[in-house]
Amino acid sequence: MGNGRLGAMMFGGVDNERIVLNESSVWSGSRQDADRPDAYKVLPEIRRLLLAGKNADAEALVNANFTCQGGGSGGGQYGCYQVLGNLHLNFLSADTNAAVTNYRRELDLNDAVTMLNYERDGVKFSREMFASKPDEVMVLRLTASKSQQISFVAKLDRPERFETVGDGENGLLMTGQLDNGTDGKGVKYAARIHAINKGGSVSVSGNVLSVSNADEVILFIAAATDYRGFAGRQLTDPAAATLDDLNAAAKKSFKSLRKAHVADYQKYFQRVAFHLDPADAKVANEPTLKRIEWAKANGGDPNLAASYFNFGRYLLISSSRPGGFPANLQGIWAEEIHTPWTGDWHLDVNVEMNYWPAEVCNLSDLTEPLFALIASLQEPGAKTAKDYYNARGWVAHVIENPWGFTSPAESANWGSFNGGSAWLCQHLWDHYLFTRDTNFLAWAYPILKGSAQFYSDLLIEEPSHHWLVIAPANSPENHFEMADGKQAAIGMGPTMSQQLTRYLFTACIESSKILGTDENFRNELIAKRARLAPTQIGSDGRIMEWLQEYKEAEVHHRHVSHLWGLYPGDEISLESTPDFAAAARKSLLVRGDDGVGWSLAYKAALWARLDDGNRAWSLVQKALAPANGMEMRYDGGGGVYPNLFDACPPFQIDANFGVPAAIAEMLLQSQDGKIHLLPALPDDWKNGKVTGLRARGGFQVDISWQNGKLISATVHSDLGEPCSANYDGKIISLQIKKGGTMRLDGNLDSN
Ligand code: FUC
Repeated sequence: MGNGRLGAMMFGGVDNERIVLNESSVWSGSRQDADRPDAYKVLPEIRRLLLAGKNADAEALVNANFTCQGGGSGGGQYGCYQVLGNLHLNFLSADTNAAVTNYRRELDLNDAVTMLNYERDGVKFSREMFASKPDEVMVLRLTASKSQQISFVAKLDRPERFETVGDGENGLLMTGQLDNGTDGKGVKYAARIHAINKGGSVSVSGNVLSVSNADEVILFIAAATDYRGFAGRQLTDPAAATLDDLNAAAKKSFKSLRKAHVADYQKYFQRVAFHLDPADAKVANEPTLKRIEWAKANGGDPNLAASYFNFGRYLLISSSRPGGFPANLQGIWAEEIHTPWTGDWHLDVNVEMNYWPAEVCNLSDLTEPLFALIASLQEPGAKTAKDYYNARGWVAHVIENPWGFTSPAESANWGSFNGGSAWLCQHLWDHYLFTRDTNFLAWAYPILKGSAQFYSDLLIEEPSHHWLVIAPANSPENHFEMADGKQAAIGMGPTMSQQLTRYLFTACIESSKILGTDENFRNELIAKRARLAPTQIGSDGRIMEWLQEYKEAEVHHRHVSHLWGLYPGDEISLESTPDFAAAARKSLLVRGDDGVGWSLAYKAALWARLDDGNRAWSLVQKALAPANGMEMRYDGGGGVYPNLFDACPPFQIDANFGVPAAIAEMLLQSQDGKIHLLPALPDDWKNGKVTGLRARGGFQVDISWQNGKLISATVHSDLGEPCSANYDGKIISLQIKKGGTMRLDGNLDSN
């Protein structure tokens, strides 16, 4: 469960329930200046060495200088996203040996409520829980079919740095302060529960709350921190704020709290509906783990994929709300203090993937937290740009926390990737492409401009073709083999950096035209864009990952960065660049279909852009296979845990968003300004229906199909822009008036 800020996972133990609690700003660490102020002085030498083909020597200098000061993501001030705590409910039943029957735990995606039901000793027990945005609390109701059956003790704890005390007659208050990496006085948090009972009694002794013989209990859970930064509640007293939240909620009935929660949630969730017929109707109602296992054993279950798509929308609504933080590596569902990879925002694929489904799945407004994060990076990023590159504008590298960390990370071979800010900026421009919101564009333009200024200053001329290339640069986390057998990661003009820069320059050029501003800068970008090193096809017919045809050090590397221009970029397409599309296909074939969770999702989206629905579907199936374990692995792996959380491994939420985005690309594409209906429909997805998807230019599209053939499509235009619809090689122009809707049949005839 989640309301964007408060998150919870209910494990569903009958005698011992554990509910993991999260609050999105429970971050250790603090603001720091981790830049190396003199790094820029070695930049000319690094570039000289790169131009002379001495990558290993250049890399030694990058390693020595293009890292952050301090420990980076392993260091104290960088901090870590942490679990808020655990709510333990230990039930006291008359006979703990009595059999439990009719146990069912469910998450209803349609109303975002978790239910647990079971029977014991002739009594039906229920737990019902949700995280409410309108009331900023989580609510858990416990009921029983007979009176006086509910008895438990409740405790609140976390692995470290907490104190729990009784809170009046019916509550607990847990408070503490996280480490900030300097004097230990970091973010202060508070978590509070209040129990309201019907029948029986509630009492508090020390740090334990006891409920005895109640007919019904409602537990209210509130949490807050005093984080002050780019987002969140900016509170000074989290303990007071949680009390206010609980008091306000307790004045309302369970029914009205639930109603307000469901209405708030459905306003997002019901914008889209997606259904695929199950491979076998009997399986659709089985428990989720059984469905996952059945799908793996039986060549996939389209209906499970549709559930996964809807679960992804549910997760975004639950972990990213305007005014709050963007969804992190685990959304808001971490159970550790040392969350893997610090539970931060990684900028070399992960946080972007979290937001891939947002626009197309009609959750455009949920991108606001990402945009607030991006905006907040301008100031620290401008200093980083000066310190390392003596460049204008602003930059962010690979890792990002809520403390404005824009320096390279602690290891240069992965952490000096300087394309993070360009990739983030894609989301700003794409938001405009989908919505045509010029007010938003006016707000975003200075951010785009600052980013483009940075990359403009990072370009140098390479000697062979006199192209402009980003230098130094690397292709995310990958490396190559030099002629002398040595491995290196640092070079100039890797394909992804060039593609990102081209996309950003175009976004900035177009924005400045739309806004009628900045002609001089626009002309600078137009001139430089024309000279950027292009995407290249190698002698083996594949898209080259680097400027030169280096030998790959790891043929099956998990990142597929050089295909960025195919997805999420738009410079490679079957229609306009068929040779490059064929080369991208070959790259994918050689890279192979295995990978960590997000890698599978990325490849599914790439195959969708190549209109290969069956191959995309096979990648989606891999992403939906039972995960092997929790251990941290870089390659292989992938899949889902029994609760449908994505396994990188370990649990990482990016593929929970990346797979839905890939599925959306299979159903609808609009990156070239045309509406492509069912561009990559797998043979197995015989019958289905999707409503409410968004296409660039302010369009909303419903599609239904039977026996693999389009039956009808409905296109609604918010803005009256001209467009065209494509299906199965046929194309028709559409001129729908502003606010109008057009219905097309399977032959694209309007009716
Ligand atoms: C990038 C990936 C890893 C992992 C990490 C959080 O470094 O290469 O696989 O997803 O982010």
